[in-house]
Amino acid sequence: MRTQVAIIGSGPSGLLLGRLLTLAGIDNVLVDRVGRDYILGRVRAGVLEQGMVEMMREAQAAESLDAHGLPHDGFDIALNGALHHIDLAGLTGGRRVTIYGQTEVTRDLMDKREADGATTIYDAAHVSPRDFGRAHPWISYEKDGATHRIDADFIVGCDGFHGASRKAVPPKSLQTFERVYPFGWLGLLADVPPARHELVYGKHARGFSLCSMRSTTRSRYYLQVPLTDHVENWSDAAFWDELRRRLPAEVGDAIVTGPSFEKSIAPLRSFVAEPMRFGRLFLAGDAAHIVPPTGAKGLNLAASDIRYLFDGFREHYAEKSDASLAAYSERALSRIWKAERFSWWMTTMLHTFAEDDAFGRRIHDAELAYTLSSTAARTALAENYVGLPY
Ligand code: FAS
Ligand code: PHB
Repeated sequence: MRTQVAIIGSGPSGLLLGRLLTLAGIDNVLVDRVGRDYILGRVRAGVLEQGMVEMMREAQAAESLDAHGLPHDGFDIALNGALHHIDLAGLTGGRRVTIYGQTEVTRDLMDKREADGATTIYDAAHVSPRDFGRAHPWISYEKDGATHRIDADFIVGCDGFHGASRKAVPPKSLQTFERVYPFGWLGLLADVPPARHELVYGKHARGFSLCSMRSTTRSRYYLQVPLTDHVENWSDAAFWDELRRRLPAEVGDAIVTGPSFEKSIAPLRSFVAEPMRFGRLFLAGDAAHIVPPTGAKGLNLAASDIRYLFDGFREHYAEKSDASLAAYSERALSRIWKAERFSWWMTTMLHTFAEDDAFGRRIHDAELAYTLSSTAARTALAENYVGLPY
């Protein structure tokens, strides 16, 4: 098989890039190691920056997002039993975020890809990018007992943190930066109305909590838990009780409980791989970087990577220029590191760190106290949360 751009990974990065390429008349093939239903069964992000919303509109895949997405002009930070509102729109000249689940984004893009008739190969084993340092890269994979080959002009690794693309790069050609946090997020999804109309990020001596949602009838909640914890330790009742303990009464009393239909623990890490291009192999999304979800940046960083990369491919094929492809890595990393900083800052400010000494705890508390007391600091928080310019 031969194509112009071979994409590894059918998450939001790969699907968004594939759709934009197809609309631009650039042939592409998408390969994933699992199937559609498995991918749609993963519960992840919920907050879209305006840039991601606009990318979905450019991809002509935003009908459901525009109809069902929930625009949010602010959120609350709960501290010492009180709520402190962060007025995103007021602090950023009207900019906002939209609540719309990554699962729905992924489904919308999968449906468009199927309607396009674009080639997607699911359940492909041992996917491997080859000869990407030369003029004619290709991908090998196994399926139905046979080994297959896809020849391409370019390969894009959109295969997430545990994917094969970054691992195919010679270690001497890659520099990685990492911070692993000593806790995870226990997430719960239930078909109950949200406790409040906006998100609540809770700081508490017992640990961080987050009240989020997917719609006005579906809620998403998180609790900070130690890395040694297991989801089997948490009955729904135990989750609801602990959530209430960590929130102000006005929020806890408004929580509507109900049976969870998804409950899982996600580890938290900050990670960046540099550079993001190796000859004719490009990395995008979680394949190149990971942020702790406290700043709601993971999915949104994937969107800006795809913005830069799609612009580069469009310029290569339509204008016979490679300037944007050459600038991809540096341009993407500039925005990535600002989001890494913000996500690290939100995480250290809002979580409890068991290994903190007394000084460290006071510094983290003072960081939050100053932020809530200062219009300048709230503005800085707000402009990062709604998303820095592309
Ligand atoms: P993805 O990981 O979504 O997709 C990668 C795809 O590549 C997958 O379909 C996988 O099957 C495939 N793949 C992997 N290895 C392969 C191989 N060897 N061969 C072929 N295919 C391969 N972000 C937020 O903003 N808020 C959150 O609350 C949040 N929660 C998260 C919870 C978890 C458990 C995880 C892992 C991430 C979370 N994120 C969150 C971040 C998440 O939303 C990512 O930023 C987003 O999925 C990035 O999309 P992709 O880059 O497409 O990677
Ligand atoms: C979510 O709804 O999954 C969500 C919202 C905000 C975050 C992280 C996750 O910062």
